[in-house]
Amino acid sequence: MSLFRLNLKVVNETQQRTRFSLSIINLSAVTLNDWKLHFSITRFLESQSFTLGSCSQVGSFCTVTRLPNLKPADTMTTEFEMLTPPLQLQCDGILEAFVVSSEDEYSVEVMPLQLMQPTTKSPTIAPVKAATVAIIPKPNKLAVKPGHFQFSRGESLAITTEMAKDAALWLCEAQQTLHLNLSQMEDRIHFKQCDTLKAQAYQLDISTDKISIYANSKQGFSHGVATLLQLINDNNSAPCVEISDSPAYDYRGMMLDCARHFHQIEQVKLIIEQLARYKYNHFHWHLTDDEGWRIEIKGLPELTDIGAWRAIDLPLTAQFRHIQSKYGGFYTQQQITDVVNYAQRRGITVIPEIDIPGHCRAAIKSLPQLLLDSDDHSVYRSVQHYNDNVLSPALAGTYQFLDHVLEQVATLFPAPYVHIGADEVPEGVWTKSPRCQALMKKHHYADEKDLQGHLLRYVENKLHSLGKRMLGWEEAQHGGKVSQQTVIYSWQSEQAAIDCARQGFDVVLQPGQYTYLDMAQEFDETEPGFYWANITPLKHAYHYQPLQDIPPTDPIHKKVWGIQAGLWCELIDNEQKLQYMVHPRLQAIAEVCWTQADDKEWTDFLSRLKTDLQRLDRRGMTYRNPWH
Ligand code: TNX
Repeated sequence: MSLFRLNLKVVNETQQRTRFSLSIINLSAVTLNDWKLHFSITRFLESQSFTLGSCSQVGSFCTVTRLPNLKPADTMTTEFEMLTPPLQLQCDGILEAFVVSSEDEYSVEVMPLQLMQPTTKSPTIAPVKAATVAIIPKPNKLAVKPGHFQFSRGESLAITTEMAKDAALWLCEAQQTLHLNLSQMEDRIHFKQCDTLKAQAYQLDISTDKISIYANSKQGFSHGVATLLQLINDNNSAPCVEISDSPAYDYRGMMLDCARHFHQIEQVKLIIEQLARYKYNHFHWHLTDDEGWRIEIKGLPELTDIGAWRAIDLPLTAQFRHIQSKYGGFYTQQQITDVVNYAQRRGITVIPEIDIPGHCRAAIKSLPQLLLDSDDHSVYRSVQHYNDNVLSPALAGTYQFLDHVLEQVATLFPAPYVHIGADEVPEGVWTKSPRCQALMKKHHYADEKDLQGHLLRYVENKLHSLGKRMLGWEEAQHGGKVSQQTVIYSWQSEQAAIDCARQGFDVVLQPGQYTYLDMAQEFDETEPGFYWANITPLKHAYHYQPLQDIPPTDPIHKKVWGIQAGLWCELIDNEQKLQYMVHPRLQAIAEVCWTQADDKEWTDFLSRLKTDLQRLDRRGMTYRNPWH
């Protein structure tokens, strides 16, 4: 039990501004002398508005000093303000807190934020009957026939093509109670190559005495097994069906942020497994950000010795959660190879993201000798409240660093792409750096966006020389210097993708309004998540219709590779929270990615989902139950 308790309460709010009262109660027997309050919050506080104490903030980490002594049983209260429209969720408040006095350090119990107008309504979803044949995403063509195929223990799978091997092994691994094994002989279950099928397509025929999976690629077989796994029921039998299936979009992805909080390798693999089960085919791995560098780079050990760890007394200060102790982690190159191979066996391509030039605080703090422009007096504040997180395009060290990192990334990840981020470079950056200004002058650049373009063009060429194509967030084409070989991932809106596609770029759609799994799932103050794009209930995510207002004959449809879901992890520091945000919206978006728009139907999806959630229960997984 904590000996100190913190209450945060909204005391006044307008459309632009919110005023809070923060109190801390001393339940201990000691008097706090010369003490500091540390806490984390994702919002930016107006430090000059504190009525008591003086507050400084680095990212989400706040420190309040110059506080009066606090005797046992006493309460201290300070007020402060924030520029924000009215807050809606408790997780907008303080996440964690602790106090440090001249004598000792104490944990603080943080009570839920008291909002002005809390919402508790949870629109109910009509009850549905669980479907017996429940495949997500819904297949193109499905005919259910009478009868069942009954698996026997130790049944063998006949694979007549190497292409099918990994998929067949997956089936064996996933159905362990059946002790399935591989064989080359004619058996009851077989995998056969079919030349006439499209790359990602598959066919699945189940009759009472035979199961056949046909495909023309590794991925196709993987999708066939994903469907079969959803058909095998508790009695180890599967209904007789004829399925002929292929995706609406070639690219179906999910991005996972492993920088804000660190996710163990097993958790990353489980996400990849889930992606395969819902027939996604890309895993976008966000490996670096302001709050952590998570990939081992040989020859630059500082990146993970320093950049992978946060604590109040380290170069990277505490952020978000676990603020009272040292927190972090990174993936060794061997672990990364292991993940890449695992994904490959599931038919999934892993795309690494090294976010530059913004979101680079962890790298800069780790390698100041290469990356810090000490004469840069520019004043800026990034979206996540940092004033020191952007690489300088005018330092030789920046290019050395990028060459070194990209060469290793290119070798580690066999995918023909590398994502370079490029999002959220703050306004004001590089303006007061003599080196940057000289570089701009030399090239006759009009503004700082040109400088960003200058750096990204270098990176694009470097990647090209390594045999890789560059991917970036929508800001990657700012400054107009990268080629149209760059693929743009739009996130702030779908419109950004449309505009880029019109300019000739290939695009992936990841609009925050529909596909961001870090957005809260319901209009209820206790729901975890952000809502800058909007609160995103399951139904809303399900009804995303890409490029809905653009006529089907418009050539820009051809520029759309596909759709991606994304999970940013500022608020997510454990497996349960992660799975709660992912499921069941990942299932809904899978259907947006795979199923033809005319074939989607909400109630039908729900009845399949109901069965699917029972499958998650059996596997001990967490999800948000839309019926509760
Ligand atoms: C925007 S999406 C970001 C991330 C944040 C996210 C939170 C994008 C390219 N940048 O840095 O984590 O919002 O929702």
